[in-house]
Amino acid sequence: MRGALIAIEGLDRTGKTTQTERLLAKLKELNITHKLVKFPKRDTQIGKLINTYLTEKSFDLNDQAAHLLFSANRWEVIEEIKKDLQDGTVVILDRYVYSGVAYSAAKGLDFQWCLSPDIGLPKPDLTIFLKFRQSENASRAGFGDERYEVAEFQEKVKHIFENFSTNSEWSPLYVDGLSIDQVHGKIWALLQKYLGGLDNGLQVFSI
Ligand code: 2DT
Repeated sequence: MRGALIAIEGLDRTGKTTQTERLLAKLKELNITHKLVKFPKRDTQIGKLINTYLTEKSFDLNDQAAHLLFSANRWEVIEEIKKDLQDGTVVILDRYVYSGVAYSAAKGLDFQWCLSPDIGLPKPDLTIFLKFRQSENASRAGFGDERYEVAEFQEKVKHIFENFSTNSEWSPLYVDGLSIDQVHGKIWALLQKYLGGLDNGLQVFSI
């Protein structure tokens, strides 16, 4: 049996990181072998460049080059992730290919072009997409200083994310008006059937 690959996706300020942390605490409590990989993974060589790009507006990189860096950042750690899955570890991804495509396509890059460098990467068994029912998303005042934390841009990203909603492993979860505990409860319920291990092979992203 291999471990499940679970992605938590969503717009900024939907509580992704809080929920991921809650999830890890619960997995730990139940002694389920797990690992979290947060993308962009900022502590690798490529990740350090990405961090500079995100935090320093003066770091000028064209959109295509930035996109390829985000994808390369996934490729540079994927063998390790695959090995963990084979060993039976449940791997939780905080953002993954879907964020990669949505954030770049929202800048105007072609959707298929954006997906191309990620073709061949393993597809999550389950992707939980945290989102708001209201288009007036997140308290706008809550946005920070990083490159993409602008309400108008987030709206565009949200529309692109919707393109994935027909994927079979995709599970949207509305967070409006729900407490942290309530959202956690819903995520936990979605995860149940994946925690005992899976015997099917991993699918990969394809055209
Ligand atoms: P965090 O706030 O979650 O650290 O993300 N992004 C992320 C992309 O543009 N492409 C990608 O492939 C990924 C994984 C989303 C930092 C920002 O990076 C964006 C927000």
